[in-house]
Amino acid sequence: MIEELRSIASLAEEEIQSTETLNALTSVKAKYLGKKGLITERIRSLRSLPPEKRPEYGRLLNQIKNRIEELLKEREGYLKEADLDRRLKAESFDVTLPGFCIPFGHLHPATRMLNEIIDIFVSLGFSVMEGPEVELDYYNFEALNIPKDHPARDMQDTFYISDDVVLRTHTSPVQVRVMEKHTPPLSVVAPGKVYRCDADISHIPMFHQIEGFMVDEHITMGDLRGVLEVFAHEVFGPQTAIRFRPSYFPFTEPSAEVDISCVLCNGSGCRVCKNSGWVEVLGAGMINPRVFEMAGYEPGRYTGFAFGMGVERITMLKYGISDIRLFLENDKRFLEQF
Ligand code: 2NM
Repeated sequence: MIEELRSIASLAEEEIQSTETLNALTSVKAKYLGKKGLITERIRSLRSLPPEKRPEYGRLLNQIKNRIEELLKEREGYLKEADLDRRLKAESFDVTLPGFCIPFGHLHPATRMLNEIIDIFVSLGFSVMEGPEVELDYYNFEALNIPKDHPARDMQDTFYISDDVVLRTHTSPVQVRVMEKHTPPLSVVAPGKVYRCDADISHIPMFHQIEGFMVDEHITMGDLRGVLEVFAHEVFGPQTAIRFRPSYFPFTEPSAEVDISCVLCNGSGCRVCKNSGWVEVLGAGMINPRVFEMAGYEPGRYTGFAFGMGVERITMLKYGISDIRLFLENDKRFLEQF
């Protein structure tokens, strides 16, 4: 009997030491110390032993039970630690991996169009100049030969800051400031925000313009036409034709509205060109000598052309956008198409 106990004890020890998981260890524990365990059963049957054998056998059983409990505890500690080690290794992560990609936005379609237009004129030798959006009445109107009773000066059309300060209604005042500081030859474009007091399907109170001018001793309308043709070909494609229609601006003489052959129907007539085959894209002309005079240029010495266009309008024509208010709504379904 004693021999049997010792062999149970050594078997238990062997089994405990060879378990590889906590689950397996629980089974081993049940096998020896559970309700029907090999040790438990023998402790229960102590009573049926002759009394003189009970103390020795009982003591040995107790020792073995304690020993098994001790081994189980040790093994449990070991397995738990090994398990933690394994998890730490398996679940560790590489801190040198690149992070999550945050999706980038992009420039507004009008800003992109403006940059594209600027690039075209820069490639033709124009410089880029900027000026204040809050502008003196003098630069916005007076120096451009726009008379006091001109409808553009009406409060219905212009945002007034005070009697003699306005939000600029075009970027021409930049050109005037350039002429005050520099003598020809000059070729400059002035891009930026302009403000007009209206809002409907074809007007918004803030939009973007780019105006350009070239001044020297022998600049002609032929130079204007050549520059604008390059512009039209670059923006709308080399098949695009341009035409000049007589018009009127206080700051140019003669003046013209400039049309391009319709981008949608190629000139055959459609909704965009109202069946005329042509769409208006900008205004232009030869700078009025009155403007040179006010800028302080030697009378009669210089000629120059100037032109101005709305950037949103060009963008709408190029991409077939029908409502200008989309530019200010920040609807991602619109913006993400560009
Ligand atoms: C336009 C149309 C025609 C223009 C004129 C000048 C300046 F300052 F040189 F006189 N800058 N821009 C001009 C001329 C602008 O916009 C429709």
